[in-house]
Amino acid sequence: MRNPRLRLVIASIAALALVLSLAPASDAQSKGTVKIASQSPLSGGQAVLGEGIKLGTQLAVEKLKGNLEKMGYKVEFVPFDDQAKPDVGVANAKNIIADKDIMVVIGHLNSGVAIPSSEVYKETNLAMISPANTNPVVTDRNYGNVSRVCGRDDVQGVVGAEFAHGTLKVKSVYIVHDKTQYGQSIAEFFKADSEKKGVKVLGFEGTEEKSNFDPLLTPIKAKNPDLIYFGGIYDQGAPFFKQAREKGIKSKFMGPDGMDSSDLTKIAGKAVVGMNYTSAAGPASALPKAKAFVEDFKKKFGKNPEPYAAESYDATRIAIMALEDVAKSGKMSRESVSTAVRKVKLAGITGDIGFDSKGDRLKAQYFVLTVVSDNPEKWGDNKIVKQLTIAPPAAAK
Ligand code: ABU
Repeated sequence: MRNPRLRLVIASIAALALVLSLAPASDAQSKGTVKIASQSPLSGGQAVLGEGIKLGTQLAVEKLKGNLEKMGYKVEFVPFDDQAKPDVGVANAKNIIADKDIMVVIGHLNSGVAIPSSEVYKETNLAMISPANTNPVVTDRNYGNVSRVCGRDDVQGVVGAEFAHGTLKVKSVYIVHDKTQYGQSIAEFFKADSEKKGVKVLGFEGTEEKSNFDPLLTPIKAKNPDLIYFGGIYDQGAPFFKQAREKGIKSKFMGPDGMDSSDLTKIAGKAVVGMNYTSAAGPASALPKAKAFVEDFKKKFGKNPEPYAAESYDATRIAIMALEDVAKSGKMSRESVSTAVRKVKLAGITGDIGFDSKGDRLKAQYFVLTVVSDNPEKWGDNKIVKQLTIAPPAAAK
């Protein structure tokens, strides 16, 4: 070809054709963005556990999003801070359902936040998979979009009472709770089963006090119970137990999974060494299948996974498996993701997970542990004194 201008035009057309032949291919494969949200307290006194939920979710998204990306989806993780407050959780939930790309929520820490927030998720059938909410109401409402990978307080309360009566051999207990949907309810389950077993309940009291427990502790000291049980979360339980010891109270201490945080010893120190607590989260370091998770978590975030971080990882794996199923079979929608979640069977790092018709884990893990050290770094070394795998109560099905 002699005409250089013509040659240039032809070369330009060829280059453009090459670009176009590549560009439409990637555009054609792009199926849009899928977002996985988390909601948990990232600020305030319960942020240590809430951060663990966020990071467990983040780790799973980063490690496991590959298949969805190959299918043409951009996958994003969007964490929300519910501040452990129901009104904040609900306000976030409204923003979450307004973002059409959010296809699943991993959350919350607090049942009292999860319950009203999931009323909002339900409006658009948005799947919520809870790693940590143990109050029975979470699944007893029979919402098709709400599932959980942890156990229930109507079981956890009984596990605690059995341990207090059968192993600790206590004859009397004073029960304090935080007046929340979680704390009061677990305290009631513990109380009912303790009474059934003949343990004398010397007091049952709710308090929202966070710092000065002296007025509450004075009558408790006078009654000298064998055991004091605190139904609530560590940010309130830790100063309560610390002040009880400082006041010279000799009773044994016990609480539910709300005590299961390294911040319990960070705040209460030696006062809580030797105390027992029940948990629906195993210490990740003691779970045989969670070894790699613990190593990856430490490497990436430079700290130990808190309780419920491993459960968040498993909850997110379930979310991603459900998203992959929906992506394979057709149109991505919130309703189809919620339905797919219920069908997932996962050999998880926290054990085998499948769901019953209400969204409860078919068999959940329950632990009784003893605090072994006042060093928060050693929270994962707390001694497991009992480990049980229990199905949801028959009456609850
Ligand atoms: N179960 C852990 C934290 C408390 C709650 O469920 O509200």
